[in-house]
Amino acid sequence: MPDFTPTPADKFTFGLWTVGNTGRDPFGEATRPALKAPYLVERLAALGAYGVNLHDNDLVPIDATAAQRDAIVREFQQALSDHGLVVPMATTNLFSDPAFKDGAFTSADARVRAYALSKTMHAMDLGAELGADTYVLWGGREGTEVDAGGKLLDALGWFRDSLNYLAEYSESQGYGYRFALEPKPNEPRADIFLPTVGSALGFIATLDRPDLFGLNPEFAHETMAGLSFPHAVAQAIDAGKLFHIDLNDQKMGRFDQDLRFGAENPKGAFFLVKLLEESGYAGPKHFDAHALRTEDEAGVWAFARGCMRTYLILRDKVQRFAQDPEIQAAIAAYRVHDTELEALTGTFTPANAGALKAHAFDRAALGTRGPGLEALDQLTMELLLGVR
Ligand code: GLT
Ligand code: MN
Ligand code: MN
Repeated sequence: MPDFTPTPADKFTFGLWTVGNTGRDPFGEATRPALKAPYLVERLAALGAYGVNLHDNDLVPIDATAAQRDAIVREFQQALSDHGLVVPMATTNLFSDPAFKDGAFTSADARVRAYALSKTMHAMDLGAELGADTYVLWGGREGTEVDAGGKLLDALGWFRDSLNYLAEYSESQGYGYRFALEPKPNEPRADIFLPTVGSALGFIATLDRPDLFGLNPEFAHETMAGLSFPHAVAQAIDAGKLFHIDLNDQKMGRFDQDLRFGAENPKGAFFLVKLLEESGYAGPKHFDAHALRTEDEAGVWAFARGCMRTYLILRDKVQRFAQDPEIQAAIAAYRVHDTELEALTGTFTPANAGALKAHAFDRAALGTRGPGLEALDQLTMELLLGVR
């Protein structure tokens, strides 16, 4: 039996804001003290993580002087090198400060939009200094509660202009960032722009440099929208746009819970891990989640360890699934091949189309065939429940 202990080769990462979460929520104060970034680095490294991600202000307070910033960054870099962790991804906090209460890149106030761009360029400088090559853009405040301001089309235009600007900045600085848009349907705004993976994919196609933009989908966010996360991730992979991923869990229809990976829906997590592993996704597996508000610091490390262990256990299950003769036979039986028809449907030619239109289909037989999905799914459940 493998012991499911993570190593840096597994490429597990955590945001400073995740293990650093103090348990504050809209109804209650912090339930555990804030932990310093170098200490988080030390503890994550001891657990076998690969890296840490950060918002600018997770590390450097928004009102720090240049000298304070440099001292904080030096201390953090020392911790990274002492403990062998990397910073693969960086992002900007464009949601906490009251200046961003009605949006950042999509604010109706041109001064706020300009400040958002300036703050993001500074944060990109910080990320590049720490070695990040992925830049996440989560538009938490990019949205509305009321549409009386009439800015829907303007907001999309402002958003597009800002992303185009930041891409040019990255290229002109030689940073070479790949930008990953992170969709979310709501919270903290009532309606957030680009609410789903599909919306973000559509928007990317309208940018000046679509090649530089992809997705950072989050398990909880598609789930909040009532959508299937594995389906959304498959669409991102199919488009060549899975630049990064936020793993966690979530009960459907609730507030953004950011639960420990696999805690709520282990079957969905299994199909997600299967998709990531079998599609060859090679980027970091980032746990954007936090310990329950009930927990003390020991609970935080149990949470972090649990996220990684669950991923590794599910990865092992994926291998068992691929090697299980009964499961593989059921899948083979599910997929029906027809050489003659596949030749006609593979490529359009007038002759193929004519032959296809003339073909006599046994519609009744197609409708009566049982695909065996009940049996296949039960085999999957038994594998997940540990009896095969
Ligand atoms: C915030 C949000 C996350 C985003 C982070 C990046 S911050 O916690 O809920 O989903 O990934 O800005
Ligand atoms: Mn979330
Ligand atoms: Mn996230």
